[in-house]
Amino acid sequence: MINNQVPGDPIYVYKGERVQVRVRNNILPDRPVYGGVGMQVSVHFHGIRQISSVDSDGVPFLTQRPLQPGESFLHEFNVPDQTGTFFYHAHVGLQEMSVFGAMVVYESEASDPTAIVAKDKLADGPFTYDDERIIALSEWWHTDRGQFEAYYLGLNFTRIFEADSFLINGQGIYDSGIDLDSYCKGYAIIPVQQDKVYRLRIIGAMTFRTVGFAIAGHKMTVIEVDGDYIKPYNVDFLEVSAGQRFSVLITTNNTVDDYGINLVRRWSDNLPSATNGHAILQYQKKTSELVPWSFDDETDLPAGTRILSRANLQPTFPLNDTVHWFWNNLEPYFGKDPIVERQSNRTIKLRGSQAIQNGMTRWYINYISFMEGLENVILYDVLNKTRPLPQISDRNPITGYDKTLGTYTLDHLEIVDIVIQTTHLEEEPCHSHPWHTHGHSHWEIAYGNGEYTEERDGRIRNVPNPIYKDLTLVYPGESEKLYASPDQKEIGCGWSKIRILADNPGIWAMHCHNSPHMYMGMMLAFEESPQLIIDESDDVKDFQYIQKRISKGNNTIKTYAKFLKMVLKSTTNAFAYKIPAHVINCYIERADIFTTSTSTEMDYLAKIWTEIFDLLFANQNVNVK
Ligand SMILES: [Cu+2]
Repeated sequence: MINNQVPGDPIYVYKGERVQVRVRNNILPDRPVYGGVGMQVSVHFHGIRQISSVDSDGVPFLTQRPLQPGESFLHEFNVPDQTGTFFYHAHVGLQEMSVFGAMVVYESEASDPTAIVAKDKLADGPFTYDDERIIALSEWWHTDRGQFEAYYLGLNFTRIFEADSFLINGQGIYDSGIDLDSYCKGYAIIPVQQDKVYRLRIIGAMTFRTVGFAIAGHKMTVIEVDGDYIKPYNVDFLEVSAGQRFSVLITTNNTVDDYGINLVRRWSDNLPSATNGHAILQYQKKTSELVPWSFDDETDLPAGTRILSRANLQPTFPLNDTVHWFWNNLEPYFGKDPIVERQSNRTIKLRGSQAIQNGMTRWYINYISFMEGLENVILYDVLNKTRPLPQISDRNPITGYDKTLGTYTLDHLEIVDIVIQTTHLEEEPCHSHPWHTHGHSHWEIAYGNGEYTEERDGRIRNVPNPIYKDLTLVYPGESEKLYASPDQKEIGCGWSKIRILADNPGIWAMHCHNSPHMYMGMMLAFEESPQLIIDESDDVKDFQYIQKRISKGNNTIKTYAKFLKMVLKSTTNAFAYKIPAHVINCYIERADIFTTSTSTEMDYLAKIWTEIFDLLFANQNVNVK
């Protein structure tokens, strides 16, 4: 738990703020350890790009040592260019089952419900609404976590067990047919007032399953996916995978009553879709007899009725799962990023597979299974310069895997297309896999069936308006035996192609967010321009940040200009870099010119940046080569 709660307290910050979070491992060392990763912990801020702060990304052995009981770690990072819904969660073993909490980045005070006068509307980006609610979805098993982890890695593994409960904001009723203890809080209640617009921030903090989410009697308008705005899109239900976040707007224009919120299993092969994951959207001042759950202390018996018996107030879901769901209908709010139209520098293929080795089941990416418990922290070796720099000649031309370093190396500012290939064994069904990228959001630009081949599929671009997100569910497609090579036991059954711009030097995990899969090896590390990873002053970080934003080339040129100006003005250290004052002033003036966003102006600003950068690093001995 975080601070004795599941979920932990939400973290609220404003865009542009510097965030400090100290994580302390207070797991009691006298607790018996049954196996797994034991008492260690580390915390990852999911979706936060950690620009120039890879050391705060919270991934054991990539960016830090896992914390032993009693140890603490200060995460410190900027949130310069993101607003929306994020979450933090443990990144050790299967701890994230209960070690997680919401993180919200507000654009400004105008979007912070605690900062405005009650009658005002909230405004965040292009949207206005009356209030907001966090809805975190998770799963819960009645198993000791250590035993659970040991089971996954051990000889007795047969399959991933279904969660005993699906929770909403950490609450639920395991079995609604039995009497409950007085400390059971019952279903989570989401209180609302009639005739308002609410932003629901829905967080997929599940460990394993992709779920359907719907609210009886309320349509949802999706406005945010993974911390980026999209053009409003209306849905009756959401398909939420582990690691995904959505913001939806709902209008509470129904009669005052209780409305069921249900979770169902999606992509669960032949399992029943119904779960025990429920919550209640409760219009306040309700006077009906429908008390969703309460406990009578005098009789020691449950009192009231449960909303779940009122079928007319339960949401419904489509019977069948649909490959790629609504993704092709979404559009980025501020238009398509020009990066998605460019040619990529290269394409690499990550082929996931499952196999049994020495009696133990593992997941592999390109036949390498990622295991926690490496000896050194890769980032520390990079900063200490005890690790060799990547050589292009060591890279596998198809997979991109660097056999010397054991990572996937990326060059600064290259555009890399990553094919995530899903496979299955003949006796197993094809699974879906929710893939998450650390340090970057990405664009899913294509998807398809069977086994991806460059000749046949390389030019496919079937996502019309790729959005910027940090999680892509690779759907189970159809199998194509034809494309499995003779020595391969597994059959390609679906792929997605995502694009990243390597604009954030660091050691970044990429993994399936189905945690048992990850724990059994479905993870890899990107080693991105390690010679540019800096462990230096904030000024240098700021400059790297500007460079990154300009090179990315999206539509917020005004922000760049403003930021550039601000940094130049505030950076008295610029003078330490021996840039003459009149040159600084000249740059400030030029930054002032930009008031609209055209590509010419962006090119111009990029040129200014290059000049500054050259000047800076010609005069200053920093860790940039
Ligand atoms: Cu997976």
